[in-house]
Amino acid sequence: MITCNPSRILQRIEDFGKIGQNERGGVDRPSFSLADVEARQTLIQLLQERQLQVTVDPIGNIFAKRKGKYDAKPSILLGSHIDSVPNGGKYDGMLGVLVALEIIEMLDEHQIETNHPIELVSFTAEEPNPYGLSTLGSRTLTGKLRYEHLIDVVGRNQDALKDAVLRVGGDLEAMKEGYSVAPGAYTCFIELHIEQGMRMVKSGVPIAIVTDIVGIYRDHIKIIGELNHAGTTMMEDRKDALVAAADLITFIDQTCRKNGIVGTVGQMDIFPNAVNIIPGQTELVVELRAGSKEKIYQTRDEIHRKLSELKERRGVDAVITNMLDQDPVPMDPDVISHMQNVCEQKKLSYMMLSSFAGHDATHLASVTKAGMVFVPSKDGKSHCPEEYTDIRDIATATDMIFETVLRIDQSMERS
Ligand code: HGY
Ligand code: MN
Ligand code: MN
Repeated sequence: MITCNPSRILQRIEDFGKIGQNERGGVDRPSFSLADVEARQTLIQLLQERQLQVTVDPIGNIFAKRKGKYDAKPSILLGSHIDSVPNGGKYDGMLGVLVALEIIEMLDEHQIETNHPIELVSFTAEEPNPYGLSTLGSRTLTGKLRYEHLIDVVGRNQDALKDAVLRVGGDLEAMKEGYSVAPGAYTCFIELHIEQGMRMVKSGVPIAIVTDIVGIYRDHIKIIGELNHAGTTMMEDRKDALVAAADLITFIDQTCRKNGIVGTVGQMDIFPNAVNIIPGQTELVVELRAGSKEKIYQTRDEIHRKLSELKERRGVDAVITNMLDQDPVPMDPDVISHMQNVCEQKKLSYMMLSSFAGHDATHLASVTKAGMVFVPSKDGKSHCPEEYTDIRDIATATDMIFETVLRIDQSMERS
């Protein structure tokens, strides 16, 4: 039976983990940063050394194609993302790209000629970023984001997206006449990812086959109060934008718990953020996630009603701008059953899991058969320096995906 090379995978996890590493041991590698450029160059060099056909598309997605016997067949696409959250871990996204590379190396080392081309992809900006456009690369590839959505975007860091994309080898102007892949462009897409939660750890199961990816909804909310002196303004005369935001955030937490969904306010700006000035303005992003769109909309509507009540009671104004309204997406049943068959044939214990994390696979599912495999995250930790997955679990999943790819190569035509 063909198995992967765990020490090679581990070495690469460590090597890439050093690109953008901060003094706390976390990874700071946001898309378009110097660290991202370095990681991209390192990856491209590795891919070119394998004599793969390496290309960078207009939004900066990196592709590396291994020829198949019938090269006109649509590729079996494998990959994930290499950008990180601030002070992130070494595994989120990166692991999926390195395992895709490992699978290509396994095919090479065993001189296996597949029917379909096997293609690695590293998507641009999967994580939330200053441009407010997460899963930027996969949404652009699948036509959900087009030139007109992107060309004038400037980040919160005042960096124009078109300049940032040029820095990583893309070019928005090249997609002016349209850029996206059509359904059927790939045979399937498979993404290995860390679970980023406790369910696998609690079950003691090394592999999870993802059934679906939750819907994600994000609203940007600006609360406008009244700047004033913190000493001379009596409490009854205040229009405090931060206190109103605090009421809203507490309400969001309570309502998500009541409705059985997850909700977070992870980003907030206070203006002017001075100890002796009553906050005149706050800007926050509320994010809701659930397998049911109805639950998301029900919670959103309750939050919007609460905001209206707060405007009355606290004399503030508010502006709501929707940033993301992403449906829950099922993974492909054929890909899932291939994965299940491999696990059963190899007597691997596995579980079926819904993903509460967002992934590029959500968007690839709109143009091809998409599937995901999770490996456990130690203590369920992710998006932090403590993020860790045991290499034995990674090796088990890599071998399982390798077998799945061979099965799909033998049996599946374009999706
Ligand atoms: O936010 C997420 O779910 C993913 O980590 N980008
Ligand atoms: Mn992430
Ligand atoms: Mn990720």
